[in-house]
Amino acid sequence: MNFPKDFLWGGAVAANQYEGAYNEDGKGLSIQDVYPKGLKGPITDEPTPDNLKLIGIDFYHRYKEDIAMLAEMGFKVFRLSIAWTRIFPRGDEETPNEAGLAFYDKVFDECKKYGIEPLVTLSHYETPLYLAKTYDGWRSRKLIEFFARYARTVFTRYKDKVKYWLTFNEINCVLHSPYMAAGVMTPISELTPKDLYQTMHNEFVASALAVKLCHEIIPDAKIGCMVISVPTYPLTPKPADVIAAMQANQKNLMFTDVHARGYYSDYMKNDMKNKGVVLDMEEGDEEILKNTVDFISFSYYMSGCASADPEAAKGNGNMFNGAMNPYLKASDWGWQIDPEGLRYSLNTLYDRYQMPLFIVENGLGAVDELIEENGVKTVNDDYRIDYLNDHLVQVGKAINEDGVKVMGYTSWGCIDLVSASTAEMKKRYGYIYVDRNNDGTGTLERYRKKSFYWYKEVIATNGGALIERDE
Ligand code: BGP
Repeated sequence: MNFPKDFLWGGAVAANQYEGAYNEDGKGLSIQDVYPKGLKGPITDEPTPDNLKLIGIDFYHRYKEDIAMLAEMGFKVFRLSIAWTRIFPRGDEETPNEAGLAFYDKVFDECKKYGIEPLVTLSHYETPLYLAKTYDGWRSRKLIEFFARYARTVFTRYKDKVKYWLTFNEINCVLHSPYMAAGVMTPISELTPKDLYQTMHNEFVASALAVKLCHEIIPDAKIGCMVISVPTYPLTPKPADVIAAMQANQKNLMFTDVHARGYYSDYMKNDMKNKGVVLDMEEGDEEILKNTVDFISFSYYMSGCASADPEAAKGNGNMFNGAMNPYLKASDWGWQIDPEGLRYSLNTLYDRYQMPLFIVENGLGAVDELIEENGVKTVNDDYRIDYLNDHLVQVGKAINEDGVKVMGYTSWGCIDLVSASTAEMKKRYGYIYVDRNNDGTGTLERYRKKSFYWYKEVIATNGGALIERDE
């Protein structure tokens, strides 16, 4: 498998899932610090000891050791996020918290030491709690101003250190999980379509504003949007199912449309009109949206199936519902595994926008067993190697056979961390095992899994070690 010479191989993490140190050096609380069980809720009054994210995997204190291990695998890029609450603890301050800024200086310097490019997400599911409580999160336009201040601050501070940026993680989740993706405290059951679309619009404007600021402050940087990609197939060739799939795909594509084209597509405007939604647009919003991204990034874990029959479309995993695909196996968490869906996603997005793409999340959440071999602790995670290999083979095909431009690939959770949807440690993605358990016990020691050596080889051979396997 041939990959471009400058292909950015690496892995991805998010501050709230791995940093820990939730209240150190002036950090304020984020919505995740009171969200101990993930999407299953509840939202607690205060941080509670059962919230694994408060300690995470303690990257905050172990970043040197961790980055050294990533470098050992040959990482060219490391996707991480900045915790907004380390920089602006409440979110609305005039001046930033110097200790927070200094922490990321150290992290980026450490990456630089090994020639690893940081790819930084500005907002990865962690709106400051104060803004969530005071303004109901991104339902309020006030957040645009606060976010712009935060973005300007970090662009200015890190302009010589960070050349790749992303705005909002999985921005299309805002309509499904408004607390996680936008800090909206009001339960989704009480939100009107107008509330949800307005929240989305406010994030769109903030995202485009961040693009504009990034281009002004760091002219040689590249900034992208980030969406969750769930390519949806018709459950059957019945034309009504094909239309159902088309509509499901539009619900996702509308997010990349706005970022890559700079305006709302007609089908999107009609959808809102049909729902009786009239957005509060301020003067200048349309102009700001014209600040389009330099590339499109996305997470890819699964595909979906759509059916015109509502009964058939129940029960898939992750955040989007859809019918189960009878041809695919699923992970232990019910996420259906579909490597070819990644090639399909790459082609769909590249055809539509002719813009470079970056796969910034992909991976298998699985239960790992730590064993001892010749006196060394490790995990024989062949299932993870197979999953990653098969997905990367499809990326290679998209590049070599279909002509898609792909900038890089950062697999999710390159070092074990707390999961986002279920807030547990047991669902592991990493090449590096972290000794921490769902009940909070564990030494936090790190161990190299079998996949660690496999990925090292894949990177060293620039994809040459990937194998096309029979399915
Ligand atoms: C994406 C999120 C990540 C991440 C990943 C895996 O939706 O951007 O933050 O965690 O999914 O999900 P989970 O951790 O729930 O397995």
